[in-house]
Amino acid sequence: MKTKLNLVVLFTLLLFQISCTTKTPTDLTKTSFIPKPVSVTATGNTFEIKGSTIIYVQDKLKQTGGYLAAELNKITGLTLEVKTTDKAPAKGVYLDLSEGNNDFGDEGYKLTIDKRLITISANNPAGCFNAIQTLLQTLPVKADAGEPLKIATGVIRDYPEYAFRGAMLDVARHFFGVDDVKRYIDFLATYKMNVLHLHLSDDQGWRIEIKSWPKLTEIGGSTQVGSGEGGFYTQGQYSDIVKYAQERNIMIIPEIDMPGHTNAALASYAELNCDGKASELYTGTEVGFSTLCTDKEITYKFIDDVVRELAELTPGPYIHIGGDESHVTAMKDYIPFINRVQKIVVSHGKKVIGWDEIANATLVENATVQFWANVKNTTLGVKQGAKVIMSPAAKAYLDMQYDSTSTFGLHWAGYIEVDTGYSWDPATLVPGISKENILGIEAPLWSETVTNIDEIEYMVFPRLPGYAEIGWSAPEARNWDKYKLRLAKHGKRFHAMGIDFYRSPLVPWE
Ligand code: TNX
Repeated sequence: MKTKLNLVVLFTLLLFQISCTTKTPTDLTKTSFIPKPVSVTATGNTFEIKGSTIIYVQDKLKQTGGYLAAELNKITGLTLEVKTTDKAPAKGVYLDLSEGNNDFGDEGYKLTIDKRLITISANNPAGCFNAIQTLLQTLPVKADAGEPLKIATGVIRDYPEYAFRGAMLDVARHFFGVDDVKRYIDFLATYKMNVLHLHLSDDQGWRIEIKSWPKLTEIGGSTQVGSGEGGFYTQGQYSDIVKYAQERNIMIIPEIDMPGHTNAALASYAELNCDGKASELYTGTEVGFSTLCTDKEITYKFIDDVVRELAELTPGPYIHIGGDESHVTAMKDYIPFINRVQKIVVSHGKKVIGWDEIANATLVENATVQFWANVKNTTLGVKQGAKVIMSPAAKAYLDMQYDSTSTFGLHWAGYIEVDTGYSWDPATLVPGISKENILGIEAPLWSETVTNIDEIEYMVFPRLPGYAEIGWSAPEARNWDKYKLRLAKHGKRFHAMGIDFYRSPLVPWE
């Protein structure tokens, strides 16, 4: 009888131990990180986050430490303390700016997880921020109350393949408010993307307040595709977006598309039209029918004012001038127009970015060409010494449908299933354009068919993490069959983040 009881006790204890050990992560290399880090080694132990865990930071990293505390608090429901220090503590979490580590560059980091201490070291706050995103992926998005938060120990060394890793949001075809843009920014930050390109004007709407030309938003901001009332950002709201992005290592690139895609401006001010008559507001989805009047002086006064106000509000180095699909602007007018507008941008202390068509003009120094469709244009840009942002429509357009059953989106460049979006290399896609010509990658979301944040989420997830990995991880480290298993594990993260994502049949979701 006694031995039987003993056996039962032993068996129960054994079961208990098995279930405990399966819950305690000990192998850091088993974590499904996206983007894939350069190297991960495991040391077989665990670190536990408790209410008493203190985040120590150097003075310059107070804001980054505050971000980490806020994110951990969201997961745990705890209120972790952040303390300033200049030497490594014995336990807790320590953020350290160890300047001069060449391997890590501007954005790389080393993340060391020991039994009692987590150390993040990087050359810049941006590197620490990226390390934090890696660390957060070792944890659930939301923990049950009282659940101990354990992290497998080990060392991660990591740095990006490309300096420019971005996404675009078209807020012109349909308008999205400040909170939606902030949520989009959070998505990018989670996957270590560092650029948000805002397409601020198009035929259907003008979305940024310009104090010297107020009718742009009063009239031009009042519509969108379909029957909705549009909207715009006041300069204060735009600055709020810029600051929110900055705190997440994300640069905002504002785009004013010209000379085409300008009907909203042409409807707001009669004098911008060649015939002096204001055009009608437009709520359809055609492209290529509008143009600023390239030989009127007032056009350049207008552009100078817009670029000046936008440059003052934008701390990042770039202004995007669009330049795409100007089908009703003759090439003989388009070229001098782009030449002159580039000089305006430079005169306000900014660098030029434009869609690949701008390479038909004479590019200024430090101009960047955004490849979306035309290899010939892009090659012309490279020949002029321009750098390239890779946004090939057939691979990287977030508004392309997944397949023929997708409810939203377009398919003029093809269907982009999750594997198609992931399996390409920016440095070998276009013959003659190689890594040294490429600044990085950007995935644009055009919004003719996308009307609210749920629809944004459906188009963006699960493709966005793939673009983030293309930008961050070296091509030899990327492999669809392995990636899809890591992506599958992120399904429950998307779910916990309240993201309404496309459950691609190609991914073995858990
Ligand atoms: C092409 S890509 C455009 C946009 C459209 C998009 C729709 C580019 C520079 N121009 O105006 O919204 O296709 O996919």
